[in-house]
Amino acid sequence: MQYPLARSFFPLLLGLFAAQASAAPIYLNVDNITVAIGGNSTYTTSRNTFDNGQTINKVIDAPSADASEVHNQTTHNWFSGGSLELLFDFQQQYDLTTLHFWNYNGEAYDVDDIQFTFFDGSNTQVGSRSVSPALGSTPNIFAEDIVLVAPLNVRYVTAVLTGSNGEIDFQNMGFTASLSTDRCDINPNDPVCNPTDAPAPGTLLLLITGLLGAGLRIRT
Ligand SMILES: [Ca+2]
Ligand SMILES: [Ca+2]
Ligand SMILES: [Ca+2]
Repeated sequence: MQYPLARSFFPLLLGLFAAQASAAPIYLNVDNITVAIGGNSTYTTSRNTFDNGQTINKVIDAPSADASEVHNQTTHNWFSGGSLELLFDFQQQYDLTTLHFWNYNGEAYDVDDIQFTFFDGSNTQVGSRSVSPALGSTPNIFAEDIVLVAPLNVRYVTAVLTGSNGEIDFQNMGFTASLSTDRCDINPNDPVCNPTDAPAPGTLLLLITGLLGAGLRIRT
């Protein structure tokens, strides 16, 4: 009887250790999130469709937060005459730590303001943030890294981009985040994890004993 129990219990332990090992910052881009243009956009001209079908995915195609792009008609995102609303779907809930923004390098066309609103998986607003990004570098445009103060459990993000003279031009936007489910693996002392409310070792032992007992009953 003990052998089948061990066989069922050890994979559970191994799974817990694997979850601990995989808790790490993740770069969110076209590989794991989606972006679309929102209906509240007010721009009058989209210049984003050069080269037969270059799409809004150009916003999230940077392979890493450290990557650079040279500004040209196939790499940039250019909208004129009003605001651009971007709707991000992260597919699952993340705790955001850093925004990465690759702005255009000239004041006449760069993005001057971004209004972010953050929502959790049930579309409940969990935060908002206004960002005034710096001018990009040239000729290789690298990301400006902007620390985001702990919007937790974020799945959906609305970003409204504006330029002071009606022009919006930038290369990429990306986020560094960790899965919300990994929060307490990364930082067990985070108050969100309520360490003072954690079950005492004795309680844990009782819980495990109870689980083992349930397993015994199922198998007999
Ligand atoms: Ca791009
Ligand atoms: Ca400007
Ligand atoms: Ca500016």
